[in-house]
Amino acid sequence: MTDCIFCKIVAGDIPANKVYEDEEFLAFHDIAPKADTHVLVIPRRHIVNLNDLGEDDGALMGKLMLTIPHIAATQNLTGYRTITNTGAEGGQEVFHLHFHILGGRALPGF
Ligand code: D5M
Repeated sequence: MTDCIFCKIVAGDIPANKVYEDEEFLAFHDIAPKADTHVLVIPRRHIVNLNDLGEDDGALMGKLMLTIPHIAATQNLTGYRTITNTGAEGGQEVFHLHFHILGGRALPGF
């Protein structure tokens, strides 16, 4: 999508502090970190949020879950919190599916 800021990062049109990338995913530091370490992981493909997933996306999402520990390891995180916000009512501000990886110090229970 041309007006999606994360698609622009995928395209290389705007910079990001990348920590991981492969054929399907990209991870980079959040511009407004909410923890000592705050990384976002996104699919390269424009998917709005969890509500936008189709029946064929199970393998992609499974791979994403398996990739998150590797991304956390690049930041030397052994414990971390993973969050995705869905829709404006869920606190989503950027409408390209992303998972927050938060850590770097002991987080309070949720
Ligand atoms: O979270 C959207 C997150 O995206 C929020 O924590 C800020 C971050 N953000 C926004 N623009 C950028 C750029 N350009 N680089 C890195 N991080 C960015 P949400 O779950 O949608 O509320």
